[in-house]
Amino acid sequence: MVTNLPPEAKAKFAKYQEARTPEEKLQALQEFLSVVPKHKGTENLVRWIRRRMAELREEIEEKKRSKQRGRGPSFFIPREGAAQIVLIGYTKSGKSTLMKTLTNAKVVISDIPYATKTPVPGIFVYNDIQFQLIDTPSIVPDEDVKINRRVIGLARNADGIIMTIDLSQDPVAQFTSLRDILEKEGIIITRPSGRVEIVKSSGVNNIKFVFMGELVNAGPEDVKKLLESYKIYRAEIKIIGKVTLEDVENALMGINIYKPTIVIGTKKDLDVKGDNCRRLIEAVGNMAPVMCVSEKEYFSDDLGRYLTDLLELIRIYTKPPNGKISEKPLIIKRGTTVIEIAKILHEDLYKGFQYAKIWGPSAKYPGMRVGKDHVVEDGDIIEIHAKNI
Ligand SMILES: Nc1nc2c(ncn2[C@@H]2O[C@H](COP(=O)(O)OP(=O)(O)OP(=O)(O)O)[C@@H](O)[C@H]2O)c(=O)[nH]1
Ligand SMILES: [Mg+2]
Repeated sequence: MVTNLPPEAKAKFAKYQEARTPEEKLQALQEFLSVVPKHKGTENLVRWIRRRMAELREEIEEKKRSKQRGRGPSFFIPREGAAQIVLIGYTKSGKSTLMKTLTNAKVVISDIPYATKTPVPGIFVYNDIQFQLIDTPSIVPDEDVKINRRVIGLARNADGIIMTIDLSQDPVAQFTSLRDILEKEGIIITRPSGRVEIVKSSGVNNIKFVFMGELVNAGPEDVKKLLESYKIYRAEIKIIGKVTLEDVENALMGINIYKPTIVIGTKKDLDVKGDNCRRLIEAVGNMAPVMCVSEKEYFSDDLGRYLTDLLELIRIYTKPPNGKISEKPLIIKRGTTVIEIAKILHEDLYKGFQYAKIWGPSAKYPGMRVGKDHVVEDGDIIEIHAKNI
């Protein structure tokens, strides 16, 4: 989609990526936009740039306002627990009711539309896993209003989405229009067959690959060349599933990002014959898992299981050398490497990392010695050896 940008545009994009403050980012995007050729192939990119610029302008405004009020922007919710999931839906689709039932959050529930005015986080616990759910103001249909952009901004920064659909209204119209709104903003709710994660690193120039799939139309050298054309010389690239060079470029630019999504039909008690639930399931098809619930019956175990599977969360257990295995698991994303675990556990383990020993599914034999790029699996026990510890 974004292939063949002229070198000048790539250089400007690199400048945008280096920019630190919203003001610098906005300026850099403006310059990037002015050199992006405008044709069919860049339509999505141009739309994405304009959106991002609007978001940045609002961020700058918000910063000014919060300085006057003396507190931080109210639309940023720091991540807690294993994953952050944003609720998205039209008004009175039962988002706040769902929050109240599943979490400890103090939310406003009302028959008056648009009762929720600001995002409210709460923790939903399933099998020792803490999911941070965020209640949000409702999406306003058919309008390009600020609140929609801000809620979608929340979703962009989250790990996943719960889409609420009111089963007492036309479920298909709600689902299709919400999916379209997200798609226009570059958020895809269906898992692509392959995807790429790019983490920029510091230190020596080095592009490192972690393969959990394959590159289909290119080799690692082509990827390196592509990254270098965007002035990226230090990064770790995870290839998951079947991935094309174009996928790498999209991931690099942060366009069309996949957000694992669960669709929840609410107010099942008002859908007496279950027709609307069936219509919703049919309309969603293989795009995402669907559940139909009511405030009396939330099937929270099913929801927990769906979230765990969809977000590809796994458990691992840690142990110090010659010590005991931790009782509680550490919940991480599938594909996490040993050095990433060291970083989560302790700065010293990360900085002084030497090697790790693994027992469990990812070890060829018990106590196998591995390096920092080893990818762990569900149920592994890991013992990290670091200097000076
Ligand atoms: N019958 C029935 N009513 C429900 C159910 N869930 C929520 N409601 C009602 O639907 C109305 C709206 O619910 P909320 O949870 O406030 O909806 P929301 O999506 O948060 O909506 P806003 O934040 O106001 O935009 C309230 O009057 C709820 O009591 C349900 O399962 N069954
Ligand atoms: Mg609400």
